Amino acid sequence: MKTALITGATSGIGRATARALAREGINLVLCGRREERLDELKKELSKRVAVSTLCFDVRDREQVFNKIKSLPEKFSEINILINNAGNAHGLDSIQEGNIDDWDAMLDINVKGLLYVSKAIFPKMIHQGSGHIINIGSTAGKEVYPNGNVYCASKYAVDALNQAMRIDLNKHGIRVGAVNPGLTQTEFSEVRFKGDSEKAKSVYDGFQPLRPEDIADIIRFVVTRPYHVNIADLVVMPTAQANSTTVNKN
Ligand code: NDP
Ligand code: 8X3
Repeated sequence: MKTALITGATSGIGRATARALAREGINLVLCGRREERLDELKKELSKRVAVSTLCFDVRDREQVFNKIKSLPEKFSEINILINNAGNAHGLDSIQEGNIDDWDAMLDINVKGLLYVSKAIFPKMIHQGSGHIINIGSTAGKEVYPNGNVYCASKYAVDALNQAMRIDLNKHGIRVGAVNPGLTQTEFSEVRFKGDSEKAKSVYDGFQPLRPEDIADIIRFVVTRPYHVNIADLVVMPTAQANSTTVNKN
């Protein structure tokens, strides 16, 4: 039986992915900072599979390594890593950008992804197999107005996805990215710092993706036979043509 470690499992795409993988009988290591939500999800999914939780901030390098090291024996083998934790912070022009927002996005979306991956690589290399799914974004394929540093962080994920695939190739480890477009989660709440009205208005007038839509695609990616590696997928709602073209009523 396989085990998947999912970062950002307390909300949105990560939480929906945990549920989708549990339905496939995949054991889970759920990660995030909100412990109560981790506990709730563990309670829900333990009816189907074995679940362990790790509460840490991906920005804290020491915590990342210590928490992953602390996993019980039963969860020591990680077959699937879903690098999902991340957010946008702010939507300002580059000249008006808030430096704390820049730090948050680069520290979480890029460096956090690297820390977690670095803690998992030795396990997968030792096993001679593994599957890493990096959650990028359409923002990592095309820069949009005021997207600047968030886009840069997701372009970095795109580069790291390619880099991991090359460098881990000789170890038999599969690496691929799923790049969602507009998906209704807590993403915009975080981007607009709790302004629910503004967050909701992002998705007004069209049908955005639901986190379950992306989770279903991740489920498909990780259940392909070992010789099949889905390297890079871009998934948008039908109403979205690119980062700036959305057909709203
Ligand atoms: P949510 O805000 O709903 O979920 C974000 C998750 O990331 C939460 O579980 C949160 O957990 C976790 N997280 C955030 N910061 C940290 C941190 N410092 N340490 C540990 N965990 C953290 O957003 P989404 O589900 O939409 O986002 C998931 C991924 O999908 C992100 O990488 C995002 O960039 C990407 N994405 C989202 C799109 C969208 O339109 N929604 C489109 C394209 C990509 P907690 O707060 O408990 O730590
Ligand atoms: C999230 C999608 O378009 O809000 O990565 O940047 S977008």
